[in-house]
Amino acid sequence: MVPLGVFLLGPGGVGKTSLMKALIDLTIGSGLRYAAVNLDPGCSSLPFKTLFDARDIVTVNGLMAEEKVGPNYAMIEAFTRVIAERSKIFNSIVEFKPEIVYFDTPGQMEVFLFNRQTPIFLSEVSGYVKPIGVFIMDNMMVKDAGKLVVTELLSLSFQLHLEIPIVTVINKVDLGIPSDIDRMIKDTEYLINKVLVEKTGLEKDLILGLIPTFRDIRGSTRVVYTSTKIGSGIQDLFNIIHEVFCACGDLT
Ligand SMILES: Nc1nc2c(ncn2[C@@H]2O[C@H](COP(=O)(O)OP(=O)(O)OP(=O)(O)O)[C@@H](O)[C@H]2O)c(=O)[nH]1
Ligand SMILES: [Mg+2]
Repeated sequence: MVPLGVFLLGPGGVGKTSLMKALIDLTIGSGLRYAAVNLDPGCSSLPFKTLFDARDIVTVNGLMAEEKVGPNYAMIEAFTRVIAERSKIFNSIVEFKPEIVYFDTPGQMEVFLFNRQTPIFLSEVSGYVKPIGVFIMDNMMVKDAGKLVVTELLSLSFQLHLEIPIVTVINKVDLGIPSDIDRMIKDTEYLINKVLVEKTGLEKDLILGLIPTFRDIRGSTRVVYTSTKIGSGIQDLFNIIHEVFCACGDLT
C-alpha cells in the first residue's frame, strides 16, 4: 500500500516542526509505522528521529561559510541541493515501508513554494506516497478579518502552486484567537461586514473585491484549530488527514 505523505507547510515559526512532532507522537500511539523526512537544511535541532535529514546533504550554515554567501541565498541553494538528492529519500521510503511519512519543510516557505525543483519533487514523490499538505498559520495571522483574508489567499496560493490537497490549520490557539473566527471562516457575509467595519480606503476595497472571488472558487474550508503547547486539536488534525484518503472524505 502507498503510504500517506504529510507535508507540514507554512511561514516561519508557525509551529510546523512542533506540529509534526505532535502528529508523530499520535502516530506512534496508534501503532502505525511512520517515517520523518526533514527537508529543512537550515534547522538547528529536531525533536524526532528522521529517516532522511536534509542536513546530511548540506547545511545552510556550512554553505554560508564555504561559499561566503548570505543566509537567504544559502537556503535556496541548500534546498536545491537537497532536492537534487531526492532519490535517497525515495529509496529510504521504499526500504523502510512506512504507512505514513511526515515531511518538515523550510521555515522560509517561499524556498519550498517557489523553487523550480519543487513541482518535480512533488510529482515524483507521488510515486512513493499519497501527498497531502497541512498549511499552518498561527494566531497572529488571523488577528482580524483583513488578516484572515490575506492568510486564506496564502493557503490558496499553496494549493495552486503545489497541486496537492491542503488541510488548513490555525496553530497557537492557546495564545488567543478571535472568538468569532469560525463564523468569519464559514459565513462570507459576516466576514464582509467585519471588513467593512475594520478597514478603510484602498485596503478595504481590495479585500472586499477579493473575498467573493476566492471564496466562490474555493468553497468553504474546514479549518483545524490546534495548540501544540496544550495538545489541543492534534487528534482532529490526525483524523482529517486520514479522512482525506477515505472514499467519502473531503476537505470541505
Ligand atoms: N504558544 C504556542 N507556541 C507554539 C505552539 N507551537 C509551536 N510553538 C512555539 O513556536 C516556536 C516555533 O515553533 P516551531 O515548531 O519551531 O515552528 P516552525 O514553523 O517549525 O519554525 P521554522 O522551521 O523556524 O519556520 C517555538 O518556540 C515553539 O515552542 C503552540 O501551539 N502554542
Ligand atoms: Mg521548523
